[in-house]
Amino acid sequence: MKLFIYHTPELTPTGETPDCAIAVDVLRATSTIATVLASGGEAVQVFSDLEQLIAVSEKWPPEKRLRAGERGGAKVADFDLGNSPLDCTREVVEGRRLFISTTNGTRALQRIEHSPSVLAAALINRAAVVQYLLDKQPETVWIVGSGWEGTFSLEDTVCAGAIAHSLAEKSQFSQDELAGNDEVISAIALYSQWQNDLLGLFHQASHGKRLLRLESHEDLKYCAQTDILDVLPIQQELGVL
Ligand code: 3SL
Repeated sequence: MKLFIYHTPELTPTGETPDCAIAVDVLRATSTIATVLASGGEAVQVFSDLEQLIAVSEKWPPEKRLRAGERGGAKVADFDLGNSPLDCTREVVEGRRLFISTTNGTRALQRIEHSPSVLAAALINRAAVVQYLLDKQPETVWIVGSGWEGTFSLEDTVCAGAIAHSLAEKSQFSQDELAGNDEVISAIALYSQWQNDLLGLFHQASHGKRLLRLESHEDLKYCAQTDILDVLPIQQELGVL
């Protein structure tokens, strides 16, 4: 198995697809997607465009759908939900399909949607993603951070490092054998340094600071937990996990 980490969707190679591609948006899209599915959501369908989201979800019975939208960290007006995983309780999401559009996370998922196997990972479901890789043994794996509008993000990189670190611990591969690019080694180093204070790292991250300004401290605390949800968000059909 060879693992490649790309810090933003824009940095992924064009004209190539790996055997397995994993989108990461710890703050907060992939944390929200994992939470919805763990709380009994029927599925999550992702969109980059809000108007398209409204048009597609319109065909769904109102009691079976939820519209979630985030722009600049804030909830889109007239949508049911923003992008806080803490709003996705069983009472709210069970049996319903979440139609979601966020600034960066849904873009990362769309960038990799044509790979044979597409996953959404966050720290909260890291173990389930690692177990999938151990079971399936794909030859090439991309982990794609969502970043923020085309730039690097600490929280996605540390999550990519957490996945790589655990994979190296649990598989027959050393870190060196797993690493397809230098980003893997540096992400593991970041995770090794911060694994006992992930919330502290989020407080230093630019998007963490942005969310703190929006009073989302509880979201940061929730998303900084590791391996709390045994759920594997995996693409079932184009754009639907
Ligand atoms: O950019 C995204 O996709 C979002 O996850 C950003 S936010 O955490 O909802 O502000």
